[in-house]
Amino acid sequence: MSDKTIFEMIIDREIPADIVHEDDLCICFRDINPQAPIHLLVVPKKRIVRIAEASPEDQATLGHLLLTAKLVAEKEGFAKDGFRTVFNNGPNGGEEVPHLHLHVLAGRQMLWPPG
Ligand code: IU
Repeated sequence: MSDKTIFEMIIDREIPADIVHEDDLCICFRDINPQAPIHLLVVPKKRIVRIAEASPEDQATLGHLLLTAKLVAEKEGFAKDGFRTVFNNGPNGGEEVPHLHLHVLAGRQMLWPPG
């Protein structure tokens, strides 16, 4: 029985995903259950469980996730129209997969406050 998260399985190509970007620190793929016309996840290759468990040594990786969101927004052509980035954190934050991931949502007007 593997104790890998679903996202580690995607990183290791054990299960398929629609990957739009990959580099040494992270992978970005389309969410399987999109909440907007464009819904990407940017996932660090290092398994940081959630923001609340990140450590100072993760600072560069955390910054890299946001700059990757910018990169894929430009690459996929939705940077100009705008987009939303979200880290769900813990039970009240709505986090389901215990491997840090940055949601990047675009292609429609986002609402505030979020649900
Ligand atoms: P959350 O922040 O932990 O709730 O987000 C997990 C996301 O991972 C959620 O939007 C799922 O649709 C998405 N996801 C996926 O893209 N592929 C998968 O195999 C699984 C979940 I499981």
